[in-house]
Amino acid sequence: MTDCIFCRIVQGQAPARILYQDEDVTAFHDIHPGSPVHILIVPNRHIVGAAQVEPEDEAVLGKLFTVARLVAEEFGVAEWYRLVVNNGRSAGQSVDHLHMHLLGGRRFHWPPG
Ligand code: DGP
Repeated sequence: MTDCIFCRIVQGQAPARILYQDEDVTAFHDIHPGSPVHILIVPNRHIVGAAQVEPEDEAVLGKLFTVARLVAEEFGVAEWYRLVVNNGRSAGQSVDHLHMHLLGGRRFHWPPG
């Protein structure tokens, strides 16, 4: 989708600090980091959010976790980190392209706010 900022990042049409990219998944630094390590991992295909996933997305969505693991290791936060997927405005989703937040480098509390 041309009006989706994450689609534009995936396609190299908008700037981002990309850390990983393959045919299915792209990982890049969050523009407003909420922790010392804050990386977004997205499917290259436009999926609006968790509420719109389909069975055919399962392999790509599983890959988000594999890439998260690799990136966590690369940034030295593999001992503990938090993975977050916000779905819907009231849950904090502001970009309508499914994305996994990888947060690390500080301690986290539970439940989240
Ligand atoms: P969420 O609130 O869960 O939808 O997370 C969206 C995240 O995306 C938020 O932490 C800020 C980040 N973000 C929004 N626009 C951009 C952008 O243009 N570039 C990058 N790198 N991150 C963005």
